[in-house]
Amino acid sequence: MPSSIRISPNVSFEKASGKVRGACPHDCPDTCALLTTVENGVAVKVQGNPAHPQTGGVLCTKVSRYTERSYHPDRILQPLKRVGPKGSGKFETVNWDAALGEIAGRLQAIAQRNPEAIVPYSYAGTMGLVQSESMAARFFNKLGASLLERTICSAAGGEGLVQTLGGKVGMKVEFFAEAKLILIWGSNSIASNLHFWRYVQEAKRQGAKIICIDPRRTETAEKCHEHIALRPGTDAALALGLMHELIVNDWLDHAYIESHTIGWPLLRERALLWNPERVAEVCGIPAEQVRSLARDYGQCFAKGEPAAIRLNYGMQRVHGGGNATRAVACLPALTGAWRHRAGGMLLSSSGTVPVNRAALQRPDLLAGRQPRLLNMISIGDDLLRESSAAFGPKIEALIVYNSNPVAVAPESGKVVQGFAREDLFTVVLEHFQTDTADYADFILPATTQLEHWDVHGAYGHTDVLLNQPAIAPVGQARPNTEIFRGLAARMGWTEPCFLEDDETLCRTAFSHPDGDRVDFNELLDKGFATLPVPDAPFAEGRFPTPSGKCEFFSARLAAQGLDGLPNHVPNHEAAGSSASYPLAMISPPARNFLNSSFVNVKSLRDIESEPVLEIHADDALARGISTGTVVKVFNQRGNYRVKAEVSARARPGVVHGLGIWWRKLGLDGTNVNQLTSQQLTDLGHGPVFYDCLVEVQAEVQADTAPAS
Ligand SMILES: Nc1nc2c(c(=O)[nH]1)N[C@H]1C(S)=C(S)[C@@H](COP(=O)(O)OP(=O)(O)OC[C@H]3O[C@@H](n4cnc5c(=O)[nH]c(N)nc54)[C@H](O)[C@@H]3O)O[C@H]1N2
Ligand SMILES: Nc1nc2c(c(=O)[nH]1)N[C@H]1C(S)=C(S)[C@@H](COP(=O)(O)OP(=O)(O)OC[C@H]3O[C@@H](n4cnc5c(=O)[nH]c(N)nc54)[C@H](O)[C@@H]3O)O[C@H]1N2
Ligand SMILES: [Mo]
Repeated sequence: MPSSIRISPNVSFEKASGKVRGACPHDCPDTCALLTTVENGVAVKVQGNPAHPQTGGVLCTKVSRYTERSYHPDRILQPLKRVGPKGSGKFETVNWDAALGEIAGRLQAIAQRNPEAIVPYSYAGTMGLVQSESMAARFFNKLGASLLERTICSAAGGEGLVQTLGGKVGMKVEFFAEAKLILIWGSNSIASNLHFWRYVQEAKRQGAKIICIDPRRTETAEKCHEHIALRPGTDAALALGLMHELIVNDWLDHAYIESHTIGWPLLRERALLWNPERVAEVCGIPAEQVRSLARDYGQCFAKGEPAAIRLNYGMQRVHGGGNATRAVACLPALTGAWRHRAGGMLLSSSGTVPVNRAALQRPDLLAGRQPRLLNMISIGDDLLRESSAAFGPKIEALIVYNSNPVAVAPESGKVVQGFAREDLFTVVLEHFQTDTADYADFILPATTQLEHWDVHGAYGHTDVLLNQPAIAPVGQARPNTEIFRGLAARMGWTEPCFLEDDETLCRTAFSHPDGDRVDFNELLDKGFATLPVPDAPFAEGRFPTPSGKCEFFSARLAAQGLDGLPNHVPNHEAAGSSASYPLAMISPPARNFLNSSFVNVKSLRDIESEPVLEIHADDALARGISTGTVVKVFNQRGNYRVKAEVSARARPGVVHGLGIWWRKLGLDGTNVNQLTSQQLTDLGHGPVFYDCLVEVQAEVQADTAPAS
């Protein structure tokens, strides 16, 4: 390993053998503890750490193949410089010095005109606090580059939680095992939250009833006692309908409501507008299903048994995603479910992670400047904008790390057009030549989780984890931190914060001036540490809201001129609102990929086979489509060609384009995001990937096509 790499003062990988404790870096609620077996400096196996209760020694199929990804023959092992036209994917190797020198020179020249013309673009390729926003944030803060609003995943739900419960907080995931009723709401847990599913099975064995609320009949839905296949974007209506039934049947914990909530008379009035018939009409389900769901939830209260809701982000990628989260988050307070440790709800636990972001990211380096904030969802539009007073300077340079925007950002026709601009200077830090890397001027090889230090909080449990490097960097790869340290040095910046090594950054993450929040020695010894979170956090109220109560009515929202109460906010593209595009399309994750990561790992891609569009038999029949027919899926934003699969997983009127395939593996070099829109959610400026109307046409078979 070159001695210039400052990842840690005292790690040597030469001929190392043994087991190294780490953490899974992926954007997943489970954040598993890993054990990597190393033989003579080579990682031969990655397993779940059996000592970590949340991991229980079990990994998902994807991450158990992690060595296949790290040693993949297509891994980028040297810096690459573009030689062909933009997007041609043609590169030549260059040495690190030449690459960093030229990149720093280009950025300096742009920054002299206006540093805001430089935009960092990153998301959750790794969730590590150090390899995501530490040295990179310091670099861009010092530069004065545009800031990025990183809201492409969870922002609407997050804001809904903040406005109702006061933060990203909720039940401890392990207590779902003791619940008597579990609502799995907007989540395909078996695919995207596998370790939670173990608790569900435990509860099921103890007699719990499990109900799934999801437009798609997922592998999770088919294993539940009941499946409520509502229309996408109608969850708030369903939650209001449940409230209606709780009220008319008096399944309400009046004492809890009185002591620990605000806004009840107003919410009561709102909910009484939503009788089961109205809800059924909006959600496209039978009214009896609304009544029976309410009965199950209400009966738990009547019997003094715990009812738990596992919400996930699937239900908030629509216009009204923030309000829908607010509406669901009111339910446990109405029945006092929070009194039980196995009652209440969990969307995200990330609000409990005690990160010292200011110490990691150093916003003081902005030195009083307030750069513009660009939303990562509208990168397609923004790359095509000229300078203006409202927008600021035209984007001249884009530095992409931990993300694959050409595949994952909405309305990719525009994203591609923007990335293809010859006058745009693009640098991509990557493991592989992704759809985004194809458009780079420089690709810089980054290390994988086996090769660098990091620390991790979690959003699906309440432990924090340390990742120690198991092997030396493969080829000439460098950690993101080291790449930004190298760029800072070439910019001539001498602040000591640009010299800190990765182990120091790991220690900084949970440090606080009045004492560390996590014992770093415990992380070094065990690989994980459990945060001190009460078992039933809101049994006595004490919500982290301004009022200390569960806020049915949010004065903060009302002060912004918004509705203070949760409501059903129809989709931007609501079912039935367009004669041209009669089908609603959702594009949830495929089980064996993690967003667009792992798509290039052959053994996993073989399981997923090829991109498909799931369609209900009625919708298929009406269009002359059968399984295997190549179809054109289209709307005002573009066309996407894909094979159809007539499937009982789809309800009438809704089609599913499972994500997120690399564009270059699609039939026409496109993926489902060719059709999704750049509009935003009601709260939090989030994405609306599942709020998208389309039409589907069978493609005329080549041998029957009329001559033209
Ligand atoms: N295997 C795998 N695991 C993953 C991911 C992955 O790509 N693959 N992605 C990770 C990421 S980025 C995240 S954010 C997390 C959370 O991951 P999410 O993307 O939230 O995934 P799911 O929990 O599967 O939730 C999606 C489910 O919501 C359903 N859904 C779609 N629209 C609606 C709606 O309007 N209402 C309701 N009720 N349901 C709807 C979909 O059919 C799908 O089953 O998981 C992570 N885990
Ligand atoms: N249609 C549709 N689109 C969606 C979604 C959907 O459900 N439907 N889901 C959305 C959601 S929830 C999310 S979170 C986003 C996810 O979007 P992204 O966060 O962009 O996720 P990935 O596609 O996994 O791309 C991450 C990239 O980071 C790289 N990477 C991993 N680790 C490192 C590292 O240490 N250093 C560097 N330099 N690179 C690294 C990986 O190789 C990978 O190419 O996509 C969104 N897009
Ligand atoms: Mo996400």
